Amino acid sequence: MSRRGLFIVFEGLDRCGKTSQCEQLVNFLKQSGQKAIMKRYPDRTTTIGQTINNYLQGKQNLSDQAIHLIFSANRWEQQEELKKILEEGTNIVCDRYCYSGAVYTSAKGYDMEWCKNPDKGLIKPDIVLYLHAPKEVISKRSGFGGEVYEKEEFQQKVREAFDKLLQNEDNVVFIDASGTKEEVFELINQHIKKALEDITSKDQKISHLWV
Ligand code: DGP
Ligand code: NA
Ligand code: NA
Repeated sequence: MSRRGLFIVFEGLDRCGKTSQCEQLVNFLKQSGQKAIMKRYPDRTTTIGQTINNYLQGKQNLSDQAIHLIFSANRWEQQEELKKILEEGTNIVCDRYCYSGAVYTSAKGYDMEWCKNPDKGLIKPDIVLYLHAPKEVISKRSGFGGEVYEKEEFQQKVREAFDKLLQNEDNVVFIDASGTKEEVFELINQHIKKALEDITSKDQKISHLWV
């Protein structure tokens, strides 16, 4: 029987290895005969995304509140498209989503509920893989780029906010990302296998977030 696609989200700090794990998972799903695409947020290719890109590169100054809503709008602008992709049976592997949205702004000192508000109603991921590694492990990896959030002290606040938010969500698994790429992928794959079995045997309605 045909099923809708699985909406898989990766979250974690800058340099935790998310992007390469996303790519590997998309390739793996395709090799095993499934339809799969990769998405990432922020999506810098849209008009809204260009504003985000300028902000992240320090070329455009925006208030914390304004950029928060702009990141959220960047997710909202593609919801219909994501829904169609899932309904036609394609799996979506997404590098960051609303959890980064809430966490990066709350790490600036804003109330978590306020931060979650604009993303309420977005399509809820079937599974969120939170890649998690000790500070020392991440520090050993290649250096930060020059974007506005890529500072050690801010990243520590982001880490605390991620830990706190994600431990209370019912669709999140914590993945120990301190091993090699292959070891981390193996952990991820076990959860994906189970999620694929679950969605075949269960109600396939798309759920929505935080409502
Ligand atoms: P990336 O392209 O994955 O490196 O993400 C760019 C940066 O933006 C990264 O430091 C994480 C941050 N970020 C991602 N999504 C959001 C969001 O919704 N809100 C805020 N404030 N920051 C975000
Ligand atoms: Na980054
Ligand atoms: Na984003």
